Amino acid sequence: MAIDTDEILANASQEIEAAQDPQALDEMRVRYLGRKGELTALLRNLGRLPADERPQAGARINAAKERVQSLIDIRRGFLETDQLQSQLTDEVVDVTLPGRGEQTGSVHPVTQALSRIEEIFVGAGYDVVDGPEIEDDYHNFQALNMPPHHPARAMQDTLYLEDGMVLRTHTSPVQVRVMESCEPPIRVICPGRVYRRDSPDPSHTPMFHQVEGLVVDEGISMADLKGTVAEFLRLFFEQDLDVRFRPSYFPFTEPSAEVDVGCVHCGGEGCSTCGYSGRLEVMGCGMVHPKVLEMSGIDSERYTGFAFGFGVDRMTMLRYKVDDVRVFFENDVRFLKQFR
Ligand code: 2U9
Repeated sequence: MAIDTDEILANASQEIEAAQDPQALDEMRVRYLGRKGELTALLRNLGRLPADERPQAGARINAAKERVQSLIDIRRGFLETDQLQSQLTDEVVDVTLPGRGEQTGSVHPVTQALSRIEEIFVGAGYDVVDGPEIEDDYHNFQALNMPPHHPARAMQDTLYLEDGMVLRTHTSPVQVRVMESCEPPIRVICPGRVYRRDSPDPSHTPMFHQVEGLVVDEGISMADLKGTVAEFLRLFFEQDLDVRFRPSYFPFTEPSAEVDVGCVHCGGEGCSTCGYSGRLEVMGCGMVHPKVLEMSGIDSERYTGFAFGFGVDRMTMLRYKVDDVRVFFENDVRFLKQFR
């Protein structure tokens, strides 16, 4: 049997030269040098040669194997250099390019509105107070004249926790805590998150923001309430609004009122914001029920008080002409950027 390594070497050298990536070179190595490779097969067949020819043939086959290995190594080195070179060209950094600049964030519109509200009330001598978002039944309901089974509880779609605590349905419990721990005169606003079991729609989200206010002192009257609320609304909307008080009912205030203003968009002409009524309901208010004062340890013979409450998200929608409250919770920067 003739041992012809020349032809194998010629083919191998041609194929290795044509290899374009390291995987192709691996295949070459398997094809020529692997366990079932062409040169390995020749070695395995050495035994069939006459004994005196074997040493020389063996040496030729081994030399051919070394040659193939070195051709593969050289080609691999070349391909790696080539790849590095194109990487260097592709990923070149142009150090003369101008920088990208910093993306500046902005204050969320609801936070901006809340800051305005706080500024207005702090300017009028109010303290800003917060309290727990997880409340006990007493502070969220009972102390506000809503004993167990009171029908007004059903209106609030409360989210109850397993231990009987509730996610507060309003910030009123904060005012209850203020009355429990402070002597009048009391002048506070209580902003914060509140929770109700509502399905999201253009005007509802299960969490929203409220501001409630409470003033308790000797001689506080409905006139103080009306003046305070009307002045606040004019300052907040920066408009000379037509403010009206419409009788209403809340368990914690007596008398109670809903506050309507002439539509801040159309001025009363009628538009989609006011449902073509020309008026907007913006908040509720009333004189604190004497029972509520007494329950928190305040002498209702000596002191009277007023309270009010509104949704900050709704106020923000009205101020910035936003028609769907849910966009405040999506935090799409394209929306938020408009309020810089
Ligand atoms: C105490 C006593 C009285 C707070 C009040 C309202 C009227 C009211 C709603 C408006 C829209 C809440 O966001 S809303 O759903 N609020 O109408 N809130 S009087 O009265 C209090 C609070 C605390 C101790």
